[in-house]
Amino acid sequence: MLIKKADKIKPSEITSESVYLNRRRFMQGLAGTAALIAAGSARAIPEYDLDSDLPRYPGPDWLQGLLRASEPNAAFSSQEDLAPYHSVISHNNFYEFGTGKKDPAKNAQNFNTDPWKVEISGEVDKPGVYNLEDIVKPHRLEERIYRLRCVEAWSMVIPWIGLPLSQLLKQVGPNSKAKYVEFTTLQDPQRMPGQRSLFSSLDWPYVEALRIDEAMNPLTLLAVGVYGNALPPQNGAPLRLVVPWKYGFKSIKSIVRIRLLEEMPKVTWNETAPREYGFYANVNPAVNHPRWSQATERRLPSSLFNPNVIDTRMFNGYADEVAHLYAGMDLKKWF
Ligand SMILES: Nc1nc2c(c(=O)[nH]1)N[C@H]1C(S)=C(S)[C@@H](COP(=O)(O)O)O[C@H]1N2
Ligand SMILES: [Mo]
Repeated sequence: MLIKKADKIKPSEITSESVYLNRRRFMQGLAGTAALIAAGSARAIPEYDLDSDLPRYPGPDWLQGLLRASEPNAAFSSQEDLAPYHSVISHNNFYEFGTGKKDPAKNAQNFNTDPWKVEISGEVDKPGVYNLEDIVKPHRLEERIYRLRCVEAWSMVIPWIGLPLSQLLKQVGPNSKAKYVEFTTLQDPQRMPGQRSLFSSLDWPYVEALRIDEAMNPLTLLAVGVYGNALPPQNGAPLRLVVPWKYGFKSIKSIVRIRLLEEMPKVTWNETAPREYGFYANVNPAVNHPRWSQATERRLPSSLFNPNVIDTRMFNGYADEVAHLYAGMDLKKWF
């Protein structure tokens, strides 16, 4: 269990300096929160020591103040070593910008995501086409450090900034028929070269979905930032989902539509290869991918000489928070 209060960290876990630094960062974060209340304004999230030669992504003006006012949510954060900033922004899966890990960082740099609109429709009281700022501004942003486990058996620990999806859903009011939440990525071949590729294996636009109780779970995050700044385009700017107990492909990027539905929708990877990628896609070391084991993962940074292979945990280590959602389900069948 790595979601825990700072005072529950076992001394044996406080070994490396970065763990210590992370912990101290939380303490500073808490002090910052107090100062914020006292002074009325302060940066609660300390600046990260980002590799100085790499680009930052400040985001649009309206977002910058919200990012600065965001606060670390220690109770929902892992204490593990963070993936280096360069890994987070240069090792990506975003097939709209190419299938190579380095393609999105190269091909998405001129992807303009401001202004941005999100259509919210279906079984909902307040449907509409919203300006991104109108759905983000009413909420307090939080920083949460989550493990991201890709189905390809690598993982990273990433400090996201965002709002719980449940808060946005409450704002628009799902009705009693809403059983699923579907998310759609932008489709714009002019701006997304991967959608122009003749060899592309996916049907566009990229679609993902959650059951409504999964969407309402407090862990489910809509991210607008990472590492203290706005989301880089390669990480799914300006709005992406983060579902930390599921394989990374559920964490859909650059969302333009959210639909509340009565029936389970078709989703991209499941439609593409139903034997390999289930609708649920819960991280599960006991259910292998047909072509490889899911029992272990390469935790980035990883190299030939230091592969850093660790055991994969049920629900990516979030079982206490989410196992109840699947009580009575055969997870070998509903993979
Ligand atoms: N629209 C879209 N969303 C996507 C993907 C994609 O190709 N297109 N790749 C997914 C996969 S497989 C993973 S592992 C994560 C990677 O997120 P990151 O690049 O921010 O680490 O994004 C997910 N979201
Ligand atoms: Mo992935």
